[in-house]
Amino acid sequence: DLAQIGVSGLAVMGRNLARNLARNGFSVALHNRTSARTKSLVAEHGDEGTFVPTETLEEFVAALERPRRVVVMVKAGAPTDAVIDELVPLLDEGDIVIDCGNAHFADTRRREAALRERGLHFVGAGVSGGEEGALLGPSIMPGGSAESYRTLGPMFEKIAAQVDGTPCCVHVGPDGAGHFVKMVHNGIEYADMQLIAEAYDLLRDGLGATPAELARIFAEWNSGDLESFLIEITAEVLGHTDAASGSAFVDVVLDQAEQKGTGRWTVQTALDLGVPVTGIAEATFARALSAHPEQREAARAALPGPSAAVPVEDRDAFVDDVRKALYASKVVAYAQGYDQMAAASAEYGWDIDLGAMATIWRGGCIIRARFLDRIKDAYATERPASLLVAPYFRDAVAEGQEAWRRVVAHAARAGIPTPGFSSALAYYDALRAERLPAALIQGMRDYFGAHTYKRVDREGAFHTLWGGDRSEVDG
Ligand code: NBP
Repeated sequence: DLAQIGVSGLAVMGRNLARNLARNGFSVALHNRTSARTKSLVAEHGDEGTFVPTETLEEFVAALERPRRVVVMVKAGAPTDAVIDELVPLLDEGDIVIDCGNAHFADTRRREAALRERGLHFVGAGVSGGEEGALLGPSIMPGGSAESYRTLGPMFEKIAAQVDGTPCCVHVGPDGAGHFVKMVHNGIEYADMQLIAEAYDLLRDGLGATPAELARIFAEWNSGDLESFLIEITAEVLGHTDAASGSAFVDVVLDQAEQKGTGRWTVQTALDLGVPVTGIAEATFARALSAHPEQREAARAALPGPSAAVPVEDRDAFVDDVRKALYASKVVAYAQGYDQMAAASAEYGWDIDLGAMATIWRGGCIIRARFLDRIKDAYATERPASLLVAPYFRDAVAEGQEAWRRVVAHAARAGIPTPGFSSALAYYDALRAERLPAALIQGMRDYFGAHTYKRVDREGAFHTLWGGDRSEVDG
């Protein structure tokens, strides 16, 4: 019997995705460059479903029913191209190649166009949830043609996480739309983590709370609006004690954050699209800053902090302020990420259903959270100009803004770095400002570069003769 789907690339992710497919009743052809992985999968989990192990790509392709569905789950970049190049000559018109790796959406657009030329479907599918998600139900964000989704969609929807009976998988849009949305998801994940880290820092440094106390505070926050996977694991990490030293685990971990690159891609792409994703950018830069120990050491020795300690008068009130500031800053980060998806959707003609993106992030993925239901609602009727002005979020942020200001002011006075909280508040205030100092920037640009400016009181472009009599001429 021919297999319904194939998975090539059986490291942690591919292996678990293949097992998930088999556990859900699909017969799965298996392939890996080195066949040891294929063999161990069958040896260890062969009883979970129907696996068809193969050694060569030719054998693998021949083992699949048509149109063939071939999942490629190898290292992103050159390895993905290598596998596709080997695979394509073996396929027939109408076959579907699905890249479930973390590809850059521009690569996905290129690959999709190339395979379309040859009569093949190429689906770039974002898969979130790590190892465990892949096995137990990830959030899946497939791009590619609507036609490919008709045959692939039901399988992916079955293996995806389910929330309230709804699968965390939907056809995102053509070509690179799926990988784009996955990229923004990861960017938002960076912002979310940075904001949580700042809340921790404020309570630890600003209040002197112990990791054990903090674990309890985060656990409590997880029963309210902030309820999310990341807050839940924050409580777990803070509550963990290092066995070797007996210290709080968080105190024995080197404070230099690493990154694999999706945050950076999100920011780079946002710059190209002209969308301010300050939350994601600050989070990405904060990781970069942490990873420069020499510079930090020199600065620690040379640069003074506040001359006196800034006491917190009411501890409980401060904790609650930090919670509100965290929530408001998080709303800003999501609002910005949604703006980025909207901008890309318009730029590339993807027609992304933004509300549906919140729906498929409710389960399976790292940013899964209670408040995604609210985002889904915000897009249910018409698209708000910003998530910040959708009624629920407008009210939530308005309710928290005084607390937010107190926290950012306290952080500045106490010398606690809060790039996420502070920039989110600055974004909020800039967006709501009656007048922005952009007018002065336009004036300077006209002065040194004759770049012209528009006026508030009449149409047209104008230039002032700065070096002459300063009269105004048409630009
Ligand atoms: P890796 O990213 O570590 O890749 C290992 C796989 O790629 C192995 O199957 C390996 O074959 C294969 N491979 C390589 Br490397 N070069 C190859 C080549 N030139 N030709 C053929 N195969 C090649 O695996 P992973 O951690 O399972 O991740 C797979 C994808 O999923 C990546 O794109 C990753 O970014 C993405 N992703 C990972 C996670 C996660 O939590 N790990 C989450 C979400 C997405 P070999 O066995 O013969 O060496």
